[in-house]
Amino acid sequence: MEPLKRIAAIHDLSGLGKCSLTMALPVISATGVECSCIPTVLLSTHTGEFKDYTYKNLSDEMLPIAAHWRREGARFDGIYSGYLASPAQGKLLEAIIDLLAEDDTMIIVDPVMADNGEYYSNLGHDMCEEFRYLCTLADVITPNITEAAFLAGMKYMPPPHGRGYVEKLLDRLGRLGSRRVVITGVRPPEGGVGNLAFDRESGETFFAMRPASEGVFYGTGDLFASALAALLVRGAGLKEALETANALVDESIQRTELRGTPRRFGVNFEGALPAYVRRVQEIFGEN
Ligand code: PXL
Repeated sequence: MEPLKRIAAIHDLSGLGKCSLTMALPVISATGVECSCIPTVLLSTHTGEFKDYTYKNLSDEMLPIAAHWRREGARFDGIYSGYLASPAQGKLLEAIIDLLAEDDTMIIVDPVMADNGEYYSNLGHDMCEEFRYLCTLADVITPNITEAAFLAGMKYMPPPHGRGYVEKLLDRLGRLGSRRVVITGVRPPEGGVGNLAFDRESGETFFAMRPASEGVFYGTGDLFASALAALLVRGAGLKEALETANALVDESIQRTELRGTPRRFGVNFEGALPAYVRRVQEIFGEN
């Protein structure tokens, strides 16, 4: 049997609210990929719709963790980053990539910083500048449409997102350097919401759509990017990874709506995992 693939996941740990590491760990594991964690910040909850959350910056731990892994001879097939506290943590991520990435390590950067046309609390334009640089190191980037606009230096447009606007975003983001650009939360005029992937090498573009629901679902960007990152690292093609990750998000949202879970507590991805694992098994075979 071939060795298990391994991803270093570099995100915050928000204890309640199901996003970032609490999403990356179960989803990457369910994809059959080992997930090693470097927490960037420890919070009691994510920063959306919760007040007075606790917040402990873990910058001092990040490089020592990676350096220890390096001394232990651990190999990484993927490095997948998400929420970072500050541009300074972006610099630490650069150093971690330097330390841990080998020629065949896939670098996936999710430039988590904004949604619905606005930066998350504590983050601003300097974070965007740092993410622009991190995109030059990445093989795959997974911004949502707001982050895509900010990174591209274009105005954020509320939905519907016309074809011309989206194509311009893809083109500008491609120029930042990553081979694959995936934009989430695109709402075309025909209706629905979905994700769009562009492979700069082959020139192919793929869409995966689902019915649109009103409002914000916290953590769905992390859910999608975690599944996509693990599927790609395991060797799935871009199209099947996109569709499989999109189906996981779709089913998780449907379950959240059926249950009436308050939005800030995150989506019910737990019940969607069995069907997801079955799809993963269809792609790669059992094991
Ligand atoms: O899901 C993105 C995310 C990650 N981490 C933290 C957040 C958010 C979005 O609000 O607050 C801490």
